Amino acid sequence: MITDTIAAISTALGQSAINIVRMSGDDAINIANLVFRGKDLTKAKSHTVHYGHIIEDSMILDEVLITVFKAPKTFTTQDIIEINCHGGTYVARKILSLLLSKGARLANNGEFTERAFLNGRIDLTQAESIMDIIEAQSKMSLTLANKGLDGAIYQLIIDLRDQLLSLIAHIEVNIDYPEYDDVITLSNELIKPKVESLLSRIKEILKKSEYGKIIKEGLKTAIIGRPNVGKSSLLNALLKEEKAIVTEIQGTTRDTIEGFINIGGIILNLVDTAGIRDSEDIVEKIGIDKAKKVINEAELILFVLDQSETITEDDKKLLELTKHKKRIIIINKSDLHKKLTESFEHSVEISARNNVGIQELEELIQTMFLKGEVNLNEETYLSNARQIAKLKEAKSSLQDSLYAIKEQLPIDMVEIDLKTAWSLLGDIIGANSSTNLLDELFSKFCLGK
Ligand SMILES: Nc1nc2c(ncn2[C@@H]2O[C@H](COP(=O)(O)OP(=O)(O)OP(=O)(O)O)[C@@H](O)[C@H]2O)c(=O)[nH]1
Ligand SMILES: [Mg+2]
Repeated sequence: MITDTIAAISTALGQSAINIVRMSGDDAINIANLVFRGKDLTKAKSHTVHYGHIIEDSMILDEVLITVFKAPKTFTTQDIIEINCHGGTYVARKILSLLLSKGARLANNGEFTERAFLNGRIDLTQAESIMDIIEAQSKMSLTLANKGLDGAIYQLIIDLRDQLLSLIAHIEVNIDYPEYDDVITLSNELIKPKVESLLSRIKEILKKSEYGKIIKEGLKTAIIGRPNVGKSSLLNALLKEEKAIVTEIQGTTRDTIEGFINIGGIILNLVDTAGIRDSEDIVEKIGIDKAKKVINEAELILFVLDQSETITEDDKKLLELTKHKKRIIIINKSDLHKKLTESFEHSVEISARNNVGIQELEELIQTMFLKGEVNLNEETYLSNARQIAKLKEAKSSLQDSLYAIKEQLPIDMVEIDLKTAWSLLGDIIGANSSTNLLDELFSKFCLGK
C-alpha cells in the first residue's frame, strides 16, 4: 500500500472566494500541524473542522479552515487534510509549497482517486464516474455519472461475471471429475442456452450504451448545404443568438462556426459550415474542404435545402455525399412559395429566419436518438468508451465460445473463451488492472482530484 503523503491544490486556480489544498497519506496530519497555528491537529477527532492560521517563518500566510479526516473512513482510506484557504493563485501556491517543504510530495493528476481505487474504496467504473461528474454538461449526463459512482455499473458487470463464473465452475467440475455422477453432465447442449442468454444480455447493454454515449458526449452535428440555403440562419435559430453572419450573398460563411445546445438532455455540438459548391475563391475553397471534413466526423447531419428553389445539381451531389450518414433534411424558407417537389424521409419544414418549425426539428432529433427508450431511473447505461470497448471484446469472446459449442469442439476450448470473457469483464471494473492502464487512466484526471 502506498502511504507517502501527497498534496495538491484541488480547486481551479484563479480569483475565487476560496481554494482547497488537499493532502493524503500517513503524514498528512503531522505536516499540517507543523504549519498550523490553532488547535493541535494530531489530537483532533476525525471529520472535524478547525479555524486558525497557516504560518511560515512565524509570519501569517493565510487565515484558514482545516478539515481533518482520519483513516480509514476517508476518500482515499488514508488520513486526509483539507485546507480551505482564501481564493487567489498566489496564496494557494504558497501554502502548497510550504507543505511540500515539510515533506509532502506533489500529487500526480488523479492520484487521490487512484489511491481510493488502489485501496479498494471504489472500483474503476466508479473512479471513471467521478471524472464524468466533473465533465457533465447536462442534467441527464450528471444523473448517469452519479449512478455510476453509486456502483450501478459495477453491479451490472459483477452480475455478468458471476454468471460466467458459475458456468466456468460447472465445466471445471466436469473436466476434473468426468466420472462424478452428481454433477450434471454438461454437454455442449446444456451450456449453449446459458451462453446465448449471457450474450443477448451483453448485446442489450451495448445497444443501450449508445444512448449512454450520446447523453455523455453529445452529438457532433454538422449543418450542411449549398450556399445561401439558410444554414447560418438555422444555427442562429437553434442557438437563439446571432452567432453567425447571415447575408443574402452566397458564400457568406467561410470558416466553420460552432456552438452547442441542449435538446431534452442531448447536447448537440453544432457546426455551421461554408456552403458547398465549386468555387474559385481560395478562402471559400478552404472553407469547403473543411466542411467536407466536418461531414466525415459528424454523427448527425442537418441537411438544409431551400424550398423556394427547385433542387440543384449541387444539392444532389451533396445528398449523395451524405446519404450514409444519420441525417435530417431541413426544408427551409417555408414562408416562401414552394418550388421544391421532392420529398424525403426524416425531413422537417422550417423557416429559420422566422423561427418556425424549430421545435418540431428538436422533437425529431430527440425521437431519432433517444426514441423515448431511455429510462435513467431504472436502467444502467454504460457511457465510457473504454468500458464499452471492453464489453465489446467480451461479447466477441462469448461469440467465439458459442462457435466452439456449435462446432462440437472439446469443452476446454469453450472454457478458454469463457475465461477470456470473464477476464475482460474484470478489466472494466479494474479487477485485474495493470499499472500501465492505471497510469493512463488517472493521468486524464485533473490535479488534486
Ligand atoms: N425568406 C426566408 N429567407 C431566409 C430564411 N432563412 C434564411 N433566409 C435568408 O437566406 C439568405 C442566406 O441565409 P444564410 O443563413 O446566410 O445562408 P447560408 O446557408 O449560411 O449561406 P452561406 O454561408 O453563404 O453558405 C439570407 O438572406 C437569409 O436572411 C427563411 O426561413 N425564409
Ligand atoms: Mg452561412
